[in-house]
Amino acid sequence: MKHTTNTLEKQLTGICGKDLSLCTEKELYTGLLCLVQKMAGQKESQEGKKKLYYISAEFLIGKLLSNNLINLGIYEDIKQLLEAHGKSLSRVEEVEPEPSLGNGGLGRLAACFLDSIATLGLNGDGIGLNYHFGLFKQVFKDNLQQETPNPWIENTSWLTKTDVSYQIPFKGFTLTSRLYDIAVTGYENRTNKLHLFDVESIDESLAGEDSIAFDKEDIKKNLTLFLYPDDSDEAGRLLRIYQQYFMVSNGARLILDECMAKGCNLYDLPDYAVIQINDTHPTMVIPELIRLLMEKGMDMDDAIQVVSKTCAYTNHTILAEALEKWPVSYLKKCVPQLMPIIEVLDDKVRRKFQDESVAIIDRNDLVHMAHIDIHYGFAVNGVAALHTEILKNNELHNFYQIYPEKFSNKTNGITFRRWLLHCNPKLASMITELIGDGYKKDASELKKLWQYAEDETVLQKMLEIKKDNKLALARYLSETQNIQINADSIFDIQVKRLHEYKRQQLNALYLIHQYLEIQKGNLPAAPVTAVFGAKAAPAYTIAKDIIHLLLCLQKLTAEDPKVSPWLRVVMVENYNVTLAEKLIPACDISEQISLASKEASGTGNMKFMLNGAVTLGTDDGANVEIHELVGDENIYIFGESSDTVIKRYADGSYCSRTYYEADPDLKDAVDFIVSKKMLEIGSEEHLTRLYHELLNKDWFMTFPDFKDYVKEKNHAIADYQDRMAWAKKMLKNTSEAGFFSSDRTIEEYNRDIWKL
Ligand code: 26W
Repeated sequence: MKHTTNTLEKQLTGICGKDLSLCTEKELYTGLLCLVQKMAGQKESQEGKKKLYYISAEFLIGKLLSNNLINLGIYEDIKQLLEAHGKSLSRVEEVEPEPSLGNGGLGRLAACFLDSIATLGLNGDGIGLNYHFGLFKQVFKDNLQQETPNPWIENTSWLTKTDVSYQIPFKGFTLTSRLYDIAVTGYENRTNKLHLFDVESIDESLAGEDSIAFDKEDIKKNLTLFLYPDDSDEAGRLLRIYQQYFMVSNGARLILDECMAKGCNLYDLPDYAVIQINDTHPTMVIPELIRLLMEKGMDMDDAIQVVSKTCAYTNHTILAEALEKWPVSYLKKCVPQLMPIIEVLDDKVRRKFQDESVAIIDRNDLVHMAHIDIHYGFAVNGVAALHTEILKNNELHNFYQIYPEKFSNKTNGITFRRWLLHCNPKLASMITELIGDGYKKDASELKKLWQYAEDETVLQKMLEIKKDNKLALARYLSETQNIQINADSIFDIQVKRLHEYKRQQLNALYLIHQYLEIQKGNLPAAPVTAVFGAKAAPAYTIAKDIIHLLLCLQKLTAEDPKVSPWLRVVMVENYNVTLAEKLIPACDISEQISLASKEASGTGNMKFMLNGAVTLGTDDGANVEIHELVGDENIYIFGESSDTVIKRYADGSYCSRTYYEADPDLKDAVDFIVSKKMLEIGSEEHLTRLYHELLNKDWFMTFPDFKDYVKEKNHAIADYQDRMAWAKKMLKNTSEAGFFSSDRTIEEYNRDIWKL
């Protein structure tokens, strides 16, 4: 150990150019970044004939320094080294900017997958875009969300400029691309790459200081400025097509170049490359690859065959509005070269099946991107058992009948390096003391923890660690967001994108109900702090109204002397990976309350479970599998089943007002949204719009589950009082979480789809 620390000290001092005790945090961060890049570079590998290309519009990688130090096996050494010079690694971590190259689950999943691919020593790289501002930074003003740019690229960053560059043709102009790479370190294993393409002519000055508005038509200068620019107008949607084509055309060229460099004759492409298409955003890679192969002289039918054996598709949602359908007119306007190919692909399908429901170009001249993937890819997978069943039986039923052999399930996972070792070092070292560190490479070993189910010392220790993490979170929120919370209260946490189907509004209705009960003198079994974190899409009006409601409830509960000792609502600003790493280890109750059938999987649910939180959720997505693993005793499940929900949508019988009129508690909670008290705090426009939406529509059916949710949540809060019994539930959750390691997920992808 001493020897490595000495070498590291020499190297780091050399890079920084002065004694470490004289360096600022920023200088240490930059120095460590350079050191990590050098060490990671030494572990790059060319091993493996066949390579996986994980192509995705999002890679929500989070900060990289600590994660890389862990994966390179030098985290502890560096920590001690800095301490010996009077410096703190956690202070250094704080100066690293967080890239926000993703919206939520899908992007974070891609990042976890890259970690596992490298950790398992597999030959696989990511391909995406180098957004300069990524997703917006969220700021609260007047209890409303405002969006500002989040610049993250500094002079010294994780990006390495390469000499790879292509000419990408669009209608009427051509863009020059530039490839930047980020090293992806495996845990005690090889280094892979995340390839991010950028445009050479990008102009950051197109974006203002504090607004994300910009000229959406100046494609040459704006293409990689933002992730998913507001697509509520046509210019935004066209920009999205430009981004998607730019990503896949660059990706396809890189793939072909790499394969040819290895001696591939292109007819054998499937022996050299497998392309995993992460949702439909990269779907144009299929026609683009066909086009490029034809440019190289391959005949069209052969090109279609070759590409169909190379591409595989993952579906992440059944929400109709998220299944991309591009108007033919848009594609003709941006990338006309693809249309003749897409027309042939459609024509072949129409001839073969004579079934409008599986066509690629529909009667309204919309191109169904998912249909391209399913017909012209060799594998289709859902992301949790229930989700895959719903795809097979409902959403994609007609496709399943044609191609049953293409369909499979790959339940999502999370990397335990970031979501346990890094974010909860105390729990990780307790686990190591109890069962050794085999679980770090084989997560199924976590099951061994269950032998301590009756061991009071172990259970007590779990509670102590949880308390420490709650105190650390309270300190962090106080220092960074001026939010004060009581670490002796129950931390009940719902963090995820703001979407009606995830039903933050159901949680809010519960909190209003509790507020009214406390006012009446009916005190809860224990004080509760309800924590939210969520960004809403800039053009999603109702989602922004829900944020407004939550921020009003935050003020209401904080300022009411009768209520605040028992109930506090807190909404953290700018929820991101870094905040998740602090919130998740501190959580008691994990809110996973989506409308059954709508959450494809969820991955936050897995992170909470691993860190000893108990789930309060519907039988939806991967909650179903969590429920099976931990059993009824160790989870709180409520609400209607996915079957009931699917039937109710099919017969169109839902009427929210009926529930409102039948349940006085629900009625009181809903009415409170537009009460005098609330209107004193909040905006009438936002609150009344939300009120009417719930009363007249409630498209995601919060009202039918209200009663059951209140009951089950109060049940959990009451159970929390028996600390030993609760600690046992925590232990069960951690000990069963091994299944949700993304190492397991990646092994399944490789076994069934990639075959590397
Ligand atoms: C219109 C384009 C579009 C559509 C949907 C952009 C982005 C989205 C979502 C934000 C995609 C997403 O994040 N889906 C989530 O994927 C996770 C990983 O599989 C799942 O765990 C979540 O259930 C699913 O919502």
